[in-house]
Amino acid sequence: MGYSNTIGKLGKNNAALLGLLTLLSSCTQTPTRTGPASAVPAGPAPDSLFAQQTLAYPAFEESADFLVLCDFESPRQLQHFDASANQPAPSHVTTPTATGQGAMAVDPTGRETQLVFQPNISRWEGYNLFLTAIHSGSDGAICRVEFQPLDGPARTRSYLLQRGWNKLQIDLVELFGPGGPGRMSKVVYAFSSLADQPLHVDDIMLLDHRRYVLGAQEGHEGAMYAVKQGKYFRIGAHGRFELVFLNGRIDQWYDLSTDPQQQRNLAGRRGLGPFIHDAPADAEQDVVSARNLVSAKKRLNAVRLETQVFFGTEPTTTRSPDQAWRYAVTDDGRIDLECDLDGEAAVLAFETAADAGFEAVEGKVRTTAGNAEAVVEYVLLRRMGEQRGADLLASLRPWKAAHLPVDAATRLEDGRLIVEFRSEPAGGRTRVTGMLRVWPENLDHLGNAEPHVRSFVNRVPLVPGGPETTNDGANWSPAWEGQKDKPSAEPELE
Ligand SMILES: [Ca+2]
Repeated sequence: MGYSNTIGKLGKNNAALLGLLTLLSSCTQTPTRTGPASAVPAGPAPDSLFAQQTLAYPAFEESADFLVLCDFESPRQLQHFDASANQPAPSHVTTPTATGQGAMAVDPTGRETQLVFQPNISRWEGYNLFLTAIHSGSDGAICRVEFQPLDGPARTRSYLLQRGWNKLQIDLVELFGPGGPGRMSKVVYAFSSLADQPLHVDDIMLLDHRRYVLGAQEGHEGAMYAVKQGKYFRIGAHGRFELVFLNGRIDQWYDLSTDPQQQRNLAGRRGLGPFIHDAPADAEQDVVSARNLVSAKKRLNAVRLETQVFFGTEPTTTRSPDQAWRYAVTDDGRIDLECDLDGEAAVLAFETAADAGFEAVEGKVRTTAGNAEAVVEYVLLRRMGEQRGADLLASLRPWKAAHLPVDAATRLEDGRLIVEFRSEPAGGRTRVTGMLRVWPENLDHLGNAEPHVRSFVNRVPLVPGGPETTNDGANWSPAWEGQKDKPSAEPELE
Protein backbone atom coordinates (compact mmCIF):
# COMPACT_ATOMS: atom_id res chain seq x y z
CA MET A 1 0.00 0.00 0.00
CA GLY A 2 1.58 3.21 -1.11
CA TYR A 3 1.35 6.11 1.24
CA SER A 4 2.76 8.90 -0.81
CA ASN A 5 3.03 12.45 0.34
CA THR A 6 -0.16 13.08 -1.51
CA ILE A 7 -2.14 11.80 1.42
CA GLY A 8 -0.89 14.53 3.65
CA LYS A 9 -1.26 17.08 0.91
CA LEU A 10 -4.90 16.29 0.54
CA GLY A 11 -5.49 15.79 4.23
CA LYS A 12 -7.36 17.72 6.82
CA ASN A 13 -4.33 19.59 8.10
CA ASN A 14 -3.70 21.11 4.75
CA ALA A 15 -7.30 22.02 4.36
CA ALA A 16 -6.96 23.83 7.66
CA LEU A 17 -3.80 25.50 6.42
CA LEU A 18 -5.59 26.53 3.30
CA GLY A 19 -8.33 28.04 5.42
CA LEU A 20 -5.69 29.81 7.44
CA LEU A 21 -4.09 31.33 4.38
CA THR A 22 -7.45 32.29 3.00
CA LEU A 23 -8.41 34.00 6.20
CA LEU A 24 -5.20 35.92 6.58
CA SER A 25 -6.41 38.65 4.32
CA SER A 26 -5.67 41.91 5.99
CA CYS A 27 -8.13 44.69 5.64
CA THR A 28 -7.27 48.25 4.98
CA GLN A 29 -6.21 50.79 7.51
CA THR A 30 -8.50 52.50 9.92
CA PRO A 31 -11.51 54.08 8.32
CA THR A 32 -11.30 57.84 8.58
CA ARG A 33 -13.74 59.14 11.15
CA THR A 34 -15.39 62.39 10.30
CA GLY A 35 -17.00 63.02 13.65
CA PRO A 36 -18.00 61.59 16.95
CA ALA A 37 -20.50 58.75 17.11
CA SER A 38 -23.16 61.12 18.40
CA ALA A 39 -23.04 62.96 15.10
CA VAL A 40 -24.14 59.82 13.26
CA PRO A 41 -27.88 59.86 12.53
CA ALA A 42 -30.02 57.12 14.02
CA GLY A 43 -30.42 53.93 11.98
CA PRO A 44 -27.90 51.98 9.99
CA ALA A 45 -25.85 54.88 8.67
CA PRO A 46 -22.98 53.92 6.40
CA ASP A 47 -20.43 54.58 9.10
CA SER A 48 -22.35 53.07 11.99
CA LEU A 49 -20.41 50.47 13.91
CA PHE A 50 -22.78 47.76 12.72
CA ALA A 51 -22.34 48.80 9.09
CA GLN A 52 -18.57 48.86 9.53
CA GLN A 53 -18.56 45.41 11.05
CA THR A 54 -20.73 44.06 8.26
CA LEU A 55 -18.33 45.54 5.74
CA ALA A 56 -15.22 44.30 7.54
CA TYR A 57 -16.43 40.73 8.14
CA PRO A 58 -18.41 39.22 5.25
CA ALA A 59 -19.45 36.28 7.44
CA PHE A 60 -21.14 38.77 9.76
CA GLU A 61 -23.64 39.66 7.09
CA GLU A 62 -24.42 36.03 6.27
CA SER A 63 -24.95 34.93 9.84
CA ALA A 64 -28.40 34.60 11.33
CA ASP A 65 -27.20 35.23 14.85
CA PHE A 66 -24.21 37.02 16.32
CA LEU A 67 -22.78 38.07 19.64
CA VAL A 68 -20.24 40.86 20.04
CA LEU A 69 -18.14 39.97 23.08
CA CYS A 70 -15.81 42.96 22.77
CA ASP A 71 -15.70 45.85 20.34
CA PHE A 72 -13.40 47.98 22.52
CA GLU A 73 -15.58 51.04 22.02
CA SER A 74 -15.24 51.62 25.76
CA PRO A 75 -12.04 51.38 27.84
CA ARG A 76 -14.08 49.45 30.41
CA GLN A 77 -14.01 46.42 28.13
CA LEU A 78 -10.36 45.89 29.02
CA GLN A 79 -11.57 44.45 32.32
CA HIS A 80 -12.30 41.21 30.44
CA PHE A 81 -8.57 40.77 29.96
CA ASP A 82 -6.81 39.21 32.91
CA ALA A 83 -4.42 41.96 34.07
CA SER A 84 -2.27 39.62 36.12
CA ALA A 85 -1.73 37.29 33.18
CA ASN A 86 -1.01 40.01 30.66
CA GLN A 87 2.49 41.41 30.65
CA PRO A 88 2.61 44.22 29.84
CA ALA A 89 -0.95 45.35 30.56
CA PRO A 90 -2.99 46.32 27.47
CA SER A 91 -4.30 49.82 26.98
CA HIS A 92 -7.24 51.38 25.18
CA VAL A 93 -6.59 53.33 21.97
CA THR A 94 -8.69 55.19 19.43
CA THR A 95 -6.40 54.47 16.50
CA PRO A 96 -5.87 52.20 14.73
CA THR A 97 -9.18 50.38 14.92
CA ALA A 98 -10.63 47.67 12.70
CA THR A 99 -14.11 49.04 13.23
CA GLY A 100 -15.55 51.81 15.36
CA GLN A 101 -13.52 54.17 17.50
CA GLY A 102 -11.78 51.97 19.99
CA ALA A 103 -9.32 49.10 20.05
CA MET A 104 -6.88 47.52 22.47
CA ALA A 105 -3.11 47.98 22.26
CA VAL A 106 -0.25 46.11 23.85
CA ASP A 107 3.43 46.99 23.67
CA PRO A 108 5.40 43.78 23.60
CA THR A 109 8.43 43.95 25.84
CA GLY A 110 10.18 41.01 24.25
CA ARG A 111 9.81 38.55 21.44
CA GLU A 112 6.72 36.98 23.00
CA THR A 113 3.62 38.24 24.69
CA GLN A 114 0.17 36.97 25.53
CA LEU A 115 -3.30 38.32 26.21
CA VAL A 116 -5.79 36.34 28.28
CA PHE A 117 -9.42 37.05 27.46
CA GLN A 118 -12.05 35.90 29.94
CA PRO A 119 -15.33 36.15 28.04
CA ASN A 120 -18.07 38.10 29.75
CA ILE A 121 -20.47 35.54 28.27
CA SER A 122 -19.17 32.01 28.65
CA ARG A 123 -22.09 30.12 27.11
CA TRP A 124 -21.11 29.76 23.49
CA GLU A 125 -23.75 27.20 22.52
CA GLY A 126 -25.38 28.03 19.23
CA TYR A 127 -22.36 29.86 17.86
CA ASN A 128 -19.87 28.25 15.56
CA LEU A 129 -17.59 30.96 14.24
CA PHE A 130 -15.14 33.10 16.20
CA LEU A 131 -14.05 36.37 14.62
CA THR A 132 -11.35 38.72 15.79
CA ALA A 133 -9.08 41.36 14.28
CA ILE A 134 -5.38 41.80 15.05
CA HIS A 135 -3.20 44.64 13.83
CA SER A 136 0.50 43.98 13.43
CA GLY A 137 3.14 46.62 12.70
CA SER A 138 5.15 44.21 10.57
CA ASP A 139 4.96 40.99 8.59
CA GLY A 140 5.91 37.68 10.13
CA ALA A 141 4.58 37.74 13.67
CA ILE A 142 2.83 34.56 14.77
CA CYS A 143 -0.43 34.60 16.68
CA ARG A 144 -1.58 31.46 18.42
CA VAL A 145 -5.19 31.54 19.59
CA GLU A 146 -5.95 29.02 22.30
CA PHE A 147 -9.51 28.25 23.38
CA GLN A 148 -9.88 26.85 26.89
CA PRO A 149 -13.39 25.50 27.53
CA LEU A 150 -14.60 24.91 31.09
CA ASP A 151 -14.96 21.22 30.28
CA GLY A 152 -12.77 19.46 27.79
CA PRO A 153 -9.38 19.99 26.26
CA ALA A 154 -8.04 23.26 24.86
CA ARG A 155 -7.80 23.73 21.11
CA THR A 156 -5.48 26.07 19.25
CA ARG A 157 -5.04 27.67 15.86
CA SER A 158 -1.91 29.50 14.73
CA TYR A 159 -1.72 32.32 12.25
CA LEU A 160 1.07 34.10 10.45
CA LEU A 161 0.28 37.80 10.66
CA GLN A 162 0.74 40.28 7.89
CA ARG A 163 1.37 43.94 8.35
CA GLY A 164 -1.88 45.79 9.02
CA TRP A 165 -5.18 44.36 10.13
CA ASN A 166 -5.57 40.58 10.07
CA LYS A 167 -9.09 39.24 10.36
CA LEU A 168 -9.09 35.83 11.94
CA GLN A 169 -12.12 33.67 11.34
CA ILE A 170 -11.99 30.48 13.36
CA ASP A 171 -14.50 27.70 12.79
CA LEU A 172 -15.40 26.30 16.20
CA VAL A 173 -16.98 23.22 14.66
CA GLU A 174 -13.69 22.45 13.00
CA LEU A 175 -11.98 22.74 16.37
CA PHE A 176 -14.53 21.17 18.70
CA GLY A 177 -16.87 19.14 16.49
CA PRO A 178 -20.55 19.86 15.79
CA GLY A 179 -21.36 20.01 19.53
CA GLY A 180 -19.16 23.09 19.80
CA PRO A 181 -16.99 24.03 22.78
CA GLY A 182 -19.83 24.43 25.29
CA ARG A 183 -18.88 26.94 27.98
CA MET A 184 -15.70 28.89 27.36
CA SER A 185 -13.34 29.77 30.18
CA LYS A 186 -10.54 31.64 28.42
CA VAL A 187 -9.23 32.60 25.04
CA VAL A 188 -5.48 33.19 25.02
CA TYR A 189 -3.80 35.22 22.28
CA ALA A 190 -0.11 34.26 22.32
CA PHE A 191 2.19 36.25 20.06
CA SER A 192 5.73 35.36 19.04
CA SER A 193 8.37 36.46 16.52
CA LEU A 194 7.40 40.01 17.24
CA ALA A 195 9.06 43.10 15.94
CA ASP A 196 9.45 45.95 18.40
CA GLN A 197 6.06 47.44 17.53
CA PRO A 198 2.70 47.57 19.30
CA LEU A 199 -0.04 45.07 18.57
CA HIS A 200 -3.71 45.98 18.40
CA VAL A 201 -6.80 43.86 18.89
CA ASP A 202 -10.34 44.78 17.91
CA ASP A 203 -13.70 43.02 17.63
CA ILE A 204 -14.16 39.69 19.38
CA MET A 205 -17.36 38.23 18.02
CA LEU A 206 -19.27 34.96 17.81
CA LEU A 207 -21.46 34.10 14.85
CA ASP A 208 -23.87 31.40 13.94
CA HIS A 209 -23.28 30.93 10.25
CA ARG A 210 -25.31 27.75 9.77
CA ARG A 211 -27.71 27.83 6.88
CA TYR A 212 -30.32 25.11 6.56
CA VAL A 213 -30.83 23.90 3.01
CA LEU A 214 -33.22 21.20 4.19
CA GLY A 215 -34.88 20.51 7.52
CA ALA A 216 -34.16 22.19 10.82
CA GLN A 217 -32.21 21.76 14.02
CA GLU A 218 -35.03 19.65 15.46
CA GLY A 219 -36.94 16.99 13.61
CA HIS A 220 -38.63 13.63 13.96
CA GLU A 221 -36.57 10.47 13.80
CA GLY A 222 -35.33 9.96 10.26
CA ALA A 223 -36.12 13.48 9.05
CA MET A 224 -33.24 14.65 6.95
CA TYR A 225 -31.42 17.91 7.21
CA ALA A 226 -28.65 19.63 5.29
CA VAL A 227 -26.74 22.55 6.72
CA LYS A 228 -24.15 24.71 5.10
CA GLN A 229 -21.71 25.88 7.72
CA GLY A 230 -18.86 27.84 6.24
CA LYS A 231 -17.06 25.47 3.91
CA TYR A 232 -18.64 22.45 5.59
CA PHE A 233 -21.85 20.69 4.64
CA ARG A 234 -23.53 18.70 7.40
CA ILE A 235 -25.98 16.17 6.03
CA GLY A 236 -27.89 13.82 8.29
CA ALA A 237 -31.10 12.20 9.45
CA HIS A 238 -32.27 13.09 12.95
CA GLY A 239 -31.68 10.29 15.44
CA ARG A 240 -29.74 8.23 12.90
CA PHE A 241 -26.54 9.69 11.47
CA GLU A 242 -24.71 12.82 10.41
CA LEU A 243 -21.97 13.18 7.82
CA VAL A 244 -19.86 16.32 7.50
CA PHE A 245 -18.50 16.98 4.02
CA LEU A 246 -15.48 19.14 3.22
CA ASN A 247 -13.92 19.64 -0.22
CA GLY A 248 -15.66 16.62 -1.67
CA ARG A 249 -14.75 14.28 1.13
CA ILE A 250 -16.55 12.94 4.18
CA ASP A 251 -14.67 14.67 6.96
CA GLN A 252 -16.68 13.56 10.01
CA TRP A 253 -19.23 10.85 10.78
CA TYR A 254 -21.53 10.68 13.81
CA ASP A 255 -23.85 7.93 15.01
CA LEU A 256 -26.77 10.00 16.32
CA SER A 257 -28.65 7.10 17.88
CA THR A 258 -25.91 6.25 20.36
CA ASP A 259 -24.24 9.68 20.35
CA PRO A 260 -26.90 12.40 20.00
CA GLN A 261 -24.53 15.06 21.36
CA GLN A 262 -22.01 14.24 18.64
CA GLN A 263 -19.14 13.74 21.02
CA ARG A 264 -17.54 10.90 19.08
CA ASN A 265 -16.38 11.29 15.51
CA LEU A 266 -16.23 7.82 13.95
CA ALA A 267 -14.09 9.03 11.06
CA GLY A 268 -10.32 8.74 11.17
CA ARG A 269 -7.98 11.56 12.12
CA ARG A 270 -7.86 12.81 8.53
CA GLY A 271 -11.54 12.19 7.89
CA LEU A 272 -13.53 9.20 6.62
CA GLY A 273 -12.58 9.57 2.97
CA PRO A 274 -12.46 8.66 0.23
CA PHE A 275 -8.77 9.46 0.17
CA ILE A 276 -6.74 8.91 -2.93
CA HIS A 277 -3.67 6.80 -2.46
CA ASP A 278 -1.02 6.30 -5.11
CA ALA A 279 -2.02 9.53 -6.79
CA PRO A 280 0.17 10.78 -9.61
CA ALA A 281 2.66 13.56 -9.12
CA ASP A 282 0.57 16.21 -10.83
CA ALA A 283 -2.13 15.83 -8.23
CA GLU A 284 0.24 16.51 -5.37
CA GLN A 285 -1.01 19.98 -4.94
CA ASP A 286 -3.19 21.73 -2.46
CA VAL A 287 -6.86 22.30 -2.97
CA VAL A 288 -7.17 25.85 -4.25
CA SER A 289 -10.85 25.87 -4.96
CA ALA A 290 -13.92 23.80 -4.27
CA ARG A 291 -17.31 24.43 -5.81
CA ASN A 292 -20.31 22.90 -4.13
CA LEU A 293 -23.83 22.38 -5.36
CA VAL A 294 -26.24 21.02 -2.80
CA SER A 295 -29.79 20.16 -3.63
CA ALA A 296 -32.43 18.65 -1.42
CA LYS A 297 -35.76 17.06 -2.03
CA LYS A 298 -37.90 17.18 1.02
CA ARG A 299 -40.55 14.76 -0.16
CA LEU A 300 -37.88 12.20 -1.02
CA ASN A 301 -36.01 12.88 2.18
CA ALA A 302 -32.76 12.95 0.27
CA VAL A 303 -29.86 15.30 -0.21
CA ARG A 304 -27.46 15.44 -3.06
CA LEU A 305 -24.08 17.13 -2.90
CA GLU A 306 -21.77 17.70 -5.82
CA THR A 307 -18.28 19.09 -5.33
CA GLN A 308 -15.71 20.09 -7.88
CA VAL A 309 -12.18 20.31 -6.55
CA PHE A 310 -9.34 22.18 -8.23
CA PHE A 311 -5.63 21.95 -7.52
CA GLY A 312 -2.80 24.17 -8.68
CA THR A 313 -2.71 27.83 -9.46
CA GLU A 314 -4.30 28.08 -12.90
CA PRO A 315 -7.62 29.93 -12.98
CA THR A 316 -10.45 27.50 -12.30
CA THR A 317 -12.81 29.16 -14.75
CA THR A 318 -10.92 27.95 -17.80
CA ARG A 319 -10.51 24.27 -17.00
CA SER A 320 -12.34 21.22 -15.80
CA PRO A 321 -11.99 20.18 -12.16
CA ASP A 322 -9.24 17.84 -11.04
CA GLN A 323 -11.79 15.91 -9.03
CA ALA A 324 -15.56 15.74 -9.22
CA TRP A 325 -17.51 14.10 -6.42
CA ARG A 326 -21.20 13.36 -6.28
CA TYR A 327 -23.04 12.08 -3.27
CA ALA A 328 -26.69 11.25 -2.78
CA VAL A 329 -27.59 10.70 0.85
CA THR A 330 -30.94 9.24 1.84
CA ASP A 331 -32.67 8.97 5.21
CA ASP A 332 -32.06 5.22 5.37
CA GLY A 333 -28.33 5.81 5.72
CA ARG A 334 -27.36 5.10 2.17
CA ILE A 335 -24.76 7.22 0.42
CA ASP A 336 -24.38 6.74 -3.29
CA LEU A 337 -21.03 7.96 -4.42
CA GLU A 338 -19.59 8.76 -7.76
CA CYS A 339 -16.24 10.31 -8.55
CA ASP A 340 -14.33 11.38 -11.58
CA LEU A 341 -10.62 11.92 -10.98
CA ASP A 342 -8.05 13.39 -13.27
CA GLY A 343 -4.99 11.24 -13.76
CA GLU A 344 -4.19 7.67 -12.96
CA ALA A 345 -5.21 7.61 -9.33
CA ALA A 346 -5.98 4.01 -8.66
CA VAL A 347 -6.73 3.58 -4.99
CA LEU A 348 -9.55 5.06 -2.94
CA ALA A 349 -9.36 4.61 0.79
CA PHE A 350 -11.55 5.07 3.83
CA GLU A 351 -10.33 5.55 7.36
CA THR A 352 -12.18 5.04 10.65
CA ALA A 353 -11.43 6.31 14.15
CA ALA A 354 -8.70 4.53 16.08
CA ASP A 355 -10.57 3.84 19.29
CA ALA A 356 -14.08 3.13 18.08
CA GLY A 357 -13.73 -0.65 17.93
CA PHE A 358 -13.97 -1.16 14.19
CA GLU A 359 -13.03 -4.43 12.55
CA ALA A 360 -13.20 -5.21 8.85
CA VAL A 361 -14.94 -8.16 7.24
CA GLU A 362 -14.78 -8.66 3.50
CA GLY A 363 -17.55 -10.12 1.40
CA LYS A 364 -18.33 -10.91 -2.24
CA VAL A 365 -21.46 -10.82 -4.34
CA ARG A 366 -21.56 -12.79 -7.58
CA THR A 367 -23.48 -11.23 -10.39
CA THR A 368 -23.87 -11.34 -14.15
CA ALA A 369 -22.69 -8.46 -16.27
CA GLY A 370 -23.94 -8.95 -19.79
CA ASN A 371 -22.79 -12.47 -20.49
CA ALA A 372 -19.86 -12.27 -18.13
CA GLU A 373 -19.74 -13.45 -14.58
CA ALA A 374 -18.55 -10.78 -12.24
CA VAL A 375 -17.74 -10.48 -8.59
CA VAL A 376 -18.39 -7.37 -6.56
CA GLU A 377 -16.31 -7.10 -3.46
CA TYR A 378 -17.39 -5.14 -0.45
CA VAL A 379 -16.26 -4.54 3.07
CA LEU A 380 -18.16 -4.21 6.32
CA LEU A 381 -16.47 -2.18 9.03
CA ARG A 382 -18.37 -3.34 12.06
CA ARG A 383 -18.31 -2.69 15.77
CA MET A 384 -19.21 -5.53 18.09
CA GLY A 385 -19.41 -5.87 21.84
CA GLU A 386 -19.40 -2.82 24.08
CA GLN A 387 -18.90 -0.35 21.25
CA ARG A 388 -21.72 -1.78 19.17
CA GLY A 389 -23.37 0.86 17.04
CA ALA A 390 -23.15 2.30 13.56
CA ASP A 391 -21.21 0.25 11.03
CA LEU A 392 -19.83 1.25 7.65
CA LEU A 393 -20.63 -0.84 4.62
CA ALA A 394 -18.70 0.09 1.49
CA SER A 395 -18.66 -1.20 -2.05
CA LEU A 396 -16.91 0.60 -4.88
CA ARG A 397 -16.30 -0.33 -8.46
CA PRO A 398 -14.98 1.26 -11.65
CA TRP A 399 -17.38 3.10 -13.84
CA LYS A 400 -19.24 0.83 -16.29
CA ALA A 401 -16.72 -1.95 -16.02
CA ALA A 402 -17.67 -5.40 -17.13
CA HIS A 403 -14.93 -6.85 -15.07
CA LEU A 404 -14.76 -5.67 -11.48
CA PRO A 405 -11.19 -5.41 -10.31
CA VAL A 406 -12.21 -3.75 -7.09
CA ASP A 407 -10.08 -4.94 -4.29
CA ALA A 408 -10.82 -4.21 -0.68
CA ALA A 409 -7.79 -4.38 1.53
CA THR A 410 -7.63 -3.61 5.20
CA ARG A 411 -4.87 -2.87 7.54
CA LEU A 412 -4.34 -1.43 10.95
CA GLU A 413 -2.11 1.55 11.35
CA ASP A 414 -1.83 3.23 14.76
CA GLY A 415 -5.16 1.65 15.63
CA ARG A 416 -6.94 3.23 12.71
CA LEU A 417 -8.61 0.98 10.22
CA ILE A 418 -7.89 1.78 6.59
CA VAL A 419 -9.75 0.18 3.72
CA GLU A 420 -8.58 0.49 0.15
CA PHE A 421 -10.40 -0.06 -3.09
CA ARG A 422 -8.27 -0.55 -6.16
CA SER A 423 -9.56 0.65 -9.46
CA GLU A 424 -8.31 0.62 -13.04
CA PRO A 425 -7.80 4.04 -14.59
CA ALA A 426 -8.96 4.41 -18.17
CA GLY A 427 -7.90 7.08 -20.63
CA GLY A 428 -6.06 9.10 -18.05
CA ARG A 429 -9.07 9.31 -15.76
CA THR A 430 -10.42 7.24 -12.94
CA ARG A 431 -14.16 6.99 -12.59
CA VAL A 432 -15.64 5.13 -9.71
CA THR A 433 -19.15 4.51 -8.51
CA GLY A 434 -20.02 3.11 -5.15
CA MET A 435 -22.31 2.74 -2.22
CA LEU A 436 -21.77 3.39 1.45
CA ARG A 437 -24.14 2.63 4.29
CA VAL A 438 -23.91 4.11 7.76
CA TRP A 439 -27.39 3.07 8.90
CA PRO A 440 -29.24 0.89 9.91
CA GLU A 441 -26.96 0.20 12.79
CA ASN A 442 -25.47 -3.10 13.68
CA LEU A 443 -25.32 -4.68 10.27
CA ASP A 444 -22.69 -6.77 12.03
CA HIS A 445 -22.69 -9.74 9.66
CA LEU A 446 -22.13 -10.26 5.95
CA GLY A 447 -25.58 -11.86 5.71
CA ASN A 448 -27.15 -8.55 6.74
CA ALA A 449 -24.90 -6.52 4.47
CA GLU A 450 -25.20 -8.55 1.28
CA PRO A 451 -28.77 -7.55 0.32
CA HIS A 452 -27.71 -3.90 0.38
CA VAL A 453 -24.76 -4.60 -1.89
CA ARG A 454 -26.88 -6.72 -4.20
CA SER A 455 -29.50 -4.01 -4.59
CA PHE A 456 -26.74 -1.53 -5.41
CA VAL A 457 -25.24 -3.82 -8.05
CA ASN A 458 -28.63 -4.53 -9.61
CA ARG A 459 -29.67 -0.91 -9.62
CA VAL A 460 -26.60 0.19 -11.56
CA PRO A 461 -26.47 -2.58 -14.16
CA LEU A 462 -23.12 -3.79 -15.36
CA VAL A 463 -23.59 -3.56 -19.07
CA PRO A 464 -20.33 -3.45 -20.98
CA GLY A 465 -20.50 -1.21 -24.01
CA GLY A 466 -23.99 -0.05 -23.15
CA PRO A 467 -25.35 3.34 -24.12
CA GLU A 468 -23.72 6.33 -22.51
CA THR A 469 -26.88 7.25 -20.72
CA THR A 470 -27.18 3.95 -18.86
CA ASN A 471 -25.16 5.14 -15.94
CA ASP A 472 -25.33 8.80 -16.60
CA GLY A 473 -24.23 10.67 -13.56
CA ALA A 474 -27.08 13.13 -13.75
CA ASN A 475 -29.71 10.44 -13.48
CA TRP A 476 -28.34 7.54 -11.61
CA SER A 477 -28.78 8.72 -8.04
CA PRO A 478 -31.23 6.52 -6.23
CA ALA A 479 -34.06 8.64 -5.02
CA TRP A 480 -33.97 10.81 -8.11
CA GLU A 481 -34.23 7.95 -10.53
CA GLY A 482 -37.61 7.48 -12.13
CA GLN A 483 -39.23 10.05 -9.89
CA LYS A 484 -41.46 12.58 -11.54
CA ASP A 485 -41.49 15.08 -8.79
CA LYS A 486 -41.11 18.73 -8.20
CA PRO A 487 -38.48 19.75 -5.74
CA SER A 488 -40.08 21.06 -2.61
CA ALA A 489 -36.89 22.64 -1.42
CA GLU A 490 -35.23 25.12 -3.66
CA PRO A 491 -31.88 23.94 -5.00
CA GLU A 492 -29.02 25.88 -3.51
CA LEU A 493 -26.16 27.04 -5.64
CA GLU A 494 -22.89 27.72 -3.96
CA1 LIG B 1 -13.66 48.77 17.84
